[in-house]
Amino acid sequence: KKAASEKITMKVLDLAEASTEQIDAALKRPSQKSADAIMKIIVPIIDDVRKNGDKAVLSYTHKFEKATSLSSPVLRAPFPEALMQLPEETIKAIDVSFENIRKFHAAQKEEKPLQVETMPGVVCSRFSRPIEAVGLYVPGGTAVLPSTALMLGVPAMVAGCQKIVLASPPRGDGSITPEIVYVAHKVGAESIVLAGGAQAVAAMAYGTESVTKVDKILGPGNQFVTAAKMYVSNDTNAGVGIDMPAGPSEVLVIADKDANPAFVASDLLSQAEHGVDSQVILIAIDLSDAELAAIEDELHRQAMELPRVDIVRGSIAHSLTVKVKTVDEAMEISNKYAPEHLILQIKDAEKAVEKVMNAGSVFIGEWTPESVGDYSAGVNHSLPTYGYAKQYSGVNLASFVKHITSSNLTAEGLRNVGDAVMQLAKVEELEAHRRAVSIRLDHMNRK
Ligand code: HSO
Ligand code: ZN
Repeated sequence: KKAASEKITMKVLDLAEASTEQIDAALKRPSQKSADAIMKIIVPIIDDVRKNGDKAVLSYTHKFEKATSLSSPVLRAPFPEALMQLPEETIKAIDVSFENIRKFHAAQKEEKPLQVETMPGVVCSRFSRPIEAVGLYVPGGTAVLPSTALMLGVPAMVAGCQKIVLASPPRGDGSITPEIVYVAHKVGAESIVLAGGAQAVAAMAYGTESVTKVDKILGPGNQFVTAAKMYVSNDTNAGVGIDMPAGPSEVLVIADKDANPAFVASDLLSQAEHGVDSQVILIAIDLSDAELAAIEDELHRQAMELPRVDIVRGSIAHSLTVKVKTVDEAMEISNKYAPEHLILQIKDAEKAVEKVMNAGSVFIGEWTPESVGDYSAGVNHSLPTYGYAKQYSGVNLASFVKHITSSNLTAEGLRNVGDAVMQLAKVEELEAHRRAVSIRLDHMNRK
């Protein structure tokens, strides 16, 4: 444990001096608990919930959340007004954020089905339909996260999902955070599952007497929640999909001489306060020692004022500054790291965006702190971490729909494409496939 007086600083590497291996090693994500150890814990819980339903869910909630007074794991809509009593400022903040998130996700709706005539008479289309029932996991833990309820619930509502189920661990007295109830009400959720962890995931994946079975489970969570999501999505008996794997939060800030040291430090800290396993990276472009020291001093000064300074100490301990000379060098490192959040505090930040290849969400210029995206700008904050930004998108409208394709051929279309189909069927020695075409062509020719 670090002494409370010790200066909070990030380790510094210089691209000009360090080897690629050194940089790569320093940029490695903090390692996670072994998957085996986690599976050993969650599989019995999942089995228990699948077999014993509500009774099992409740017993875990009594045990893990200490909410021993709770007698039902589900709260159904309409939610009582009394459970969503909030200060006016909070209601206003949720309403403003809700509206911005709604606008941005509504704009992602496809106006009309995509339609292409690939050959004369051969029309291919693609259209989307909402996923019927979705389960949205809102973590409890060290902070209350109604914003996560917004980020999952609003797109589900915009997509037109018929059943929106929210799950969140209750507080020790068995109650649920009023902010979450208010958001559930606004997005038209049908129920709130008062449970967390693997037991909540299992309840939504298989359904219980009172928990609605869902088709897809989304939302961040700790390693147990993530492992449980992976486990149920691999179980064909559950028939449930999941969003991306979620890990600890991260941010990578690219700053140059133009950047305000206080702004840079505040952005690093706003991610660092999430958890001791959060990782924050600063890429400093062509900064003098004095300029870098200004950021470091700010970081320490601001950190010491934070209520969560102890968490910050933990996350800063495995965070890193890399000194580089150019924007291209900075971008190369960033693209390799594939950060969940990328903040560009550099001259012509907007122009640099075209160089971004891997990132969950980008925050452009000095007036765009990451926290605006966490809460209210309109973009989603449920984003790929742990390098998964290389192949996954964050939660968006498409996360709540399926794309269905259709083909529609005229007789002329079948004449045009028939030979190709028959030949490939022959190659694959699938005679019935070939005949499904030839029987029709013969029919046309006989007329
Ligand atoms: N930055 C987090 C989201 C969040 N921040 C919720 C505050 N509340 C995602 O990495
Ligand atoms: Zn955040």
